[in-house]
Order: sequence, then C-alpha cells, then structure tokens
Amino acid sequence: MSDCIFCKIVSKEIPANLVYEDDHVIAFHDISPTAPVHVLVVPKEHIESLNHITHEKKELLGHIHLCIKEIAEKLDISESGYRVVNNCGKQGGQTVGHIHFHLLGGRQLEWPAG
Ligand code: IU
Repeated sequence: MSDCIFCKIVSKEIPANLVYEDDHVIAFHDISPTAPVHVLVVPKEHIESLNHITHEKKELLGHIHLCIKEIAEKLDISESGYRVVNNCGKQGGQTVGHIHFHLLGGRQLEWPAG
C-alpha cells in the first residue's frame, strides 16, 4: 500500500530501528515507546487489522508469535515477562492501519489496560 507508513518501513523507504527481519515479518522499536522494551512486530504483507485475517493467514499469525517469543529472548525480557498487544479498530486504539503486535516489557505492566 503506497500510503501506509508500515509498508514504507517494510520497503526501507522510511528508516526504523530494526530488531528482527525475515521473509514474512519485520520488527522494530516503537518510535514512541511506552515501556523500556516496546517493539512492533509487523507482517510484511499489508493486512489492515485482525478483522481482515482469514484462515489462509493462520500460519503467518503463528509465525509472528514465534518471532515475538524469539525477540523477547533476544531482548532479555523472557524471564521477567512481557505483554503482547494487538489493537484492532478505532475503539481498540488502532492508529496505524497495518496489523501489528506490540511487544512490551522491561517494567511491571499494569492491568486492566486503559
Ligand atoms: P497502534 O496499536 O496502531 O496504536 O500502534 C501504532 C504504534 O506505531 C504506536 O505505538 C506508534 O508509536 C508507532 N509508530 C511507530 O513506531 N512509527 C511510526 O512511524 C508511526 C507509529 I506513524
């Protein structure tokens, strides 16, 4: 998608602080972190939100979660714990229309979320 900021990060048109990349997924530090570790894990394919996930994407979603686990290990938050968040749609707090998963850690996270 030509006007999608995350597609531009995927294509390297816009720089980001990458922590992981493979053929299907890219992960980078959030530009406005809310925790000491705040990484966005993003499929390279443009999919708008969780609402747009179909059965054909089951493997991709599983792969993303394995990537998240590996990134958490790499950033040394596996033992202390972390949170994975997907904001979907307006009331879910989604501001970028390209599905992404927040990996948050490095401090005690509160619950329930606001
Ligand atoms: P949300 O779940 O759609 O609200 O999350 C979008 C995130 O993308 C948010 O935490 C932003 O700080 C982050 N972000 C970014 O890392 N780089 C950007 O260029 C833009 C947003 I625009």
